[in-house]
Amino acid sequence: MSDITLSVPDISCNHCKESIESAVAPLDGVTSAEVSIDERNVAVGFDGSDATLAAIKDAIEAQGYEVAS
Ligand SMILES: [Cu+2]
Repeated sequence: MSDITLSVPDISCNHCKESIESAVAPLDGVTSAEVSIDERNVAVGFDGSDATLAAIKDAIEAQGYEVAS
């Protein structure tokens, strides 16, 4: 298991939090997803594979947000 925090500068409100969390949490290999609105990031627990990480970033970007890191 790995944890990663992705910076997503466009996060601004509860709507952003809900859309990102509900897009990321159901992905295969993801165990947890939590958006911090104040810190504008997404903390994700996942299986550590590059494919899962790529899918996480894709899912966030598909919601219309840029992943900065
Ligand atoms: Cu928002």
